[in-house]
Amino acid sequence: MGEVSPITTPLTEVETRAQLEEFDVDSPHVGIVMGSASDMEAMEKAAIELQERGISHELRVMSAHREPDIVADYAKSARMRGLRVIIAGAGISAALPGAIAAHTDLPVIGVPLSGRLTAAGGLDAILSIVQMPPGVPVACVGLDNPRNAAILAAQILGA
Ligand code: RP5
Repeated sequence: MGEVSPITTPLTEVETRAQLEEFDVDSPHVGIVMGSASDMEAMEKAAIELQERGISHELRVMSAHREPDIVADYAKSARMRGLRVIIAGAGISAALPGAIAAHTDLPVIGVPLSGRLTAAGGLDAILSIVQMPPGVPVACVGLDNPRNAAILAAQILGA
């Protein structure tokens, strides 16, 4: 009699995720995103902090209002790409952190940014990030303080 092939049941999404997390790949663990290239000078400070801590990361520019589909795709694929925390910086209405949190269960840390168009010295961005409706949390660090976001990300990672 020939060999009987084992009956395999399909993995659940949770089991698939757990197996993928066991792979020690060089994919970035922290995604640093921002709403505009004009945010880069500030947000690079998060990258510097992560670099000094030896935490792999990537920097991306994507706008919640100009490129909503790109933002959604990024957030939806983040966990499968190996990301574990997302840092999102934005100014003015600062929708980006919340838009990302709407599409992923990864922790999202918002960085409110002041800038040339800000109202009330950055309070617009602070409130936009802090005041997420119940059920879709976004952490919020201080105004123009991406370094704190990186430190918090490191703490979340236990790194
Ligand atoms: C936000 O609007 C960005 O995060 C940036 O802080 C602000 C201004 O953007 P730009 O006009 O410089 O593209 O979406």
